[in-house]
Amino acid sequence: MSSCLFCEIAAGRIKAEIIHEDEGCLAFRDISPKAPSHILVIPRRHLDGLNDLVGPDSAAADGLLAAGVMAAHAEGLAPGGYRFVINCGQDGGQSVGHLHLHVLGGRPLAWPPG
Ligand code: DGP
Repeated sequence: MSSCLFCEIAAGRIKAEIIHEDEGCLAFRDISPKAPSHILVIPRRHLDGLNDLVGPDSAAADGLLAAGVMAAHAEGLAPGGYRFVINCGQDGGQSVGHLHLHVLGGRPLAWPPG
């Protein structure tokens, strides 16, 4: 899947500011931040998106959430709070076809989202 942007970041061929990494996931700063802290968490192994989290691949969700929490701690967001977002498909606003969790924080976040 060499044409996938986030696979390229996971492989280190495209640079990103890494916040946290573990065996299964990588967390790095979003290139176009929507909040003072905006981190993306990806599974190293390619999955297109939320719709792939079925059957044996559903286990990837655990690692993704855990890595997101670790990234939030590393960023100092835990005391004030933060938000996880996963956009799915065209209507969900997904623009990169590799599963990713947004970790947003550093200011009060409005609800509902647009
Ligand atoms: P989404 O719209 O949910 O698919 O989010 C994709 C995010 O990816 C978006 O917030 C911008 C970010 N992004 C796109 N290209 C790059 C890149 O080359 N590097 C980094 N760090 N983030 C990127």
